[in-house]
Amino acid sequence: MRGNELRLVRLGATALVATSLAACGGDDVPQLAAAVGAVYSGDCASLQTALSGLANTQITAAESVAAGSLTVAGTPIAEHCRITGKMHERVSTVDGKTYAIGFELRLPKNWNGRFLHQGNGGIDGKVLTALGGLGGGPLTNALHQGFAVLSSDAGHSELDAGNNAKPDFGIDPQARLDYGYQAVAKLTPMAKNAIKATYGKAPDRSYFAGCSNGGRHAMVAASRYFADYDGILAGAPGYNLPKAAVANLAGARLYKTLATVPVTDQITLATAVTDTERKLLADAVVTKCDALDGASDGMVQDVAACQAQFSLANDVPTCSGGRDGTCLSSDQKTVLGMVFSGPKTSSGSLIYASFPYDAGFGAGKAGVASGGSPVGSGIAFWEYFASTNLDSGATGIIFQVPPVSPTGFDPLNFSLTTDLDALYANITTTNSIYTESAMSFMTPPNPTRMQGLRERGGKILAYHGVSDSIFSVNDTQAWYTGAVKDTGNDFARFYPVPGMGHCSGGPSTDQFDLLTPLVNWVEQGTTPQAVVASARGTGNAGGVNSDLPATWAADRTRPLCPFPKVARYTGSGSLEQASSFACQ
Ligand SMILES: [Ca+2]
Repeated sequence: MRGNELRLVRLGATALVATSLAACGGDDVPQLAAAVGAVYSGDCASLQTALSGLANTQITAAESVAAGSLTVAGTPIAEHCRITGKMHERVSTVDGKTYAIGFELRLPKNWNGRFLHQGNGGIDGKVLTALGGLGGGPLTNALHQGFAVLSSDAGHSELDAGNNAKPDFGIDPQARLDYGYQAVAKLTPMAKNAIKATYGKAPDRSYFAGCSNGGRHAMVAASRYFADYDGILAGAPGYNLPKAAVANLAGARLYKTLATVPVTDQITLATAVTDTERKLLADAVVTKCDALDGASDGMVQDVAACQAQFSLANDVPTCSGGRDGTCLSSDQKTVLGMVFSGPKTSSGSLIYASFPYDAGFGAGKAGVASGGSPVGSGIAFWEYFASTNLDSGATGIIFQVPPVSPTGFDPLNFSLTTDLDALYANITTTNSIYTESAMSFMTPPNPTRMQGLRERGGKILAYHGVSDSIFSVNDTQAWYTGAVKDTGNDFARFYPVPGMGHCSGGPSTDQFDLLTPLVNWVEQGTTPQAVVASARGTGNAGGVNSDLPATWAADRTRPLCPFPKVARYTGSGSLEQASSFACQ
């Protein structure tokens, strides 16, 4: 096993030469064989004993999950075995706390021969159910499709009173590294060996899928662990996550200058640009750009043309008197212009990325409660709550060298007062305790150079909501264009999702299955083309998306197009049907 890995790594290194040929269509990459399913015949409980020999692993339970105990979109998920456990349990010499990599592995009775490693969101810290969910309000998931699915906490599990992961693990250097990339390296062989022990063979094909931080994990796996994974599905991949977090703090600082009351929380900060004013801007973008794709349907498919056409200065009324929801003040326009073009350091360096003007900036509401806390939803959550409550702990405790103490940590105060230039610098620094910088442990090394994945026949699909306000579709687009140039045009595809926010929601068709086209590409050589996505209106089995305009049919469909193609109206047929549009 180890020998094979080393050989593949060496192939990856020599692939640089082949790439320039590939870009000209000069060579072929191998076609990987299709997975073949299997059935486990033993009883689930006996697996706990059977798996007891896994290295560095403690299996804590093995329980049979009857068909229908879990469902997706109302459909029963078939019988499977749920294995729970932990790896590499240890006591930190830095903070004295006990750490382990917690996980669950769900093994279908009728297995499709494939393994899917599910990357989770946020700062990890919880073993979310290993479903392998796909897109917003999914109608199916990997477990339902017969994959063996792994989920983990990425090496830390301390939760706050609200059951949210705490950033305090950032004090422990190894926990940082596990969160960034090393937990995946430890979990992968364990999962494959567990699968082998269960079904009598290791997975024929292996996949990595996730959105947000999970998309980051997927991108890191494509870069670091290409020998272990054949297909990568990277949703809203925060592959520059520490930069995005610092930029979001900078955004909060900008919004604070607009707040109409003293900023004491996310709700007072949201007076900067109210829900009504966000909607005003989004509607102005639609007014200007909707028809550029040939259909006046409330969707801005031609994102690039829209950026050239839309002018914040000219296309939104400027208030002549006070703010009343029908205009933006000139100060608001200045700040929003800076937010969309991307916050900068005091010396003018772009901290992270720019964001396109799109139809979804009005989605969500400030201050609406989730889990009892008035955190807001949609864009308001990311702009006002995440920037003052989540990105603060991430940048201050997990990404910074040295970290600040979690004891008495005040997220709001940290967000609004910390020296941003210093914070930005500190995501690339190290010291004798924290020997890897955040930008090293959180991001894929040389993200556009994925020769290792390509050379062995692996594929990567990325998707990203155009109205995502925490990770930018522009950053993912930059990765894609760079990867085509540096690695080749035959192993990666990128699907922007107009109107969609962060991983789901927004005025968009956010219900889609990109895993199936990925599998067909990896295992059949079928290059992905248009993928039909659905809106989630009233009655949708996967859950209703409350951001949809009332004028849309509840079951509106659209093709998602591989970049740089754009879904354009063919000139005939219903505006509610994907078949009336073509990727051009
Ligand atoms: Ca349109």
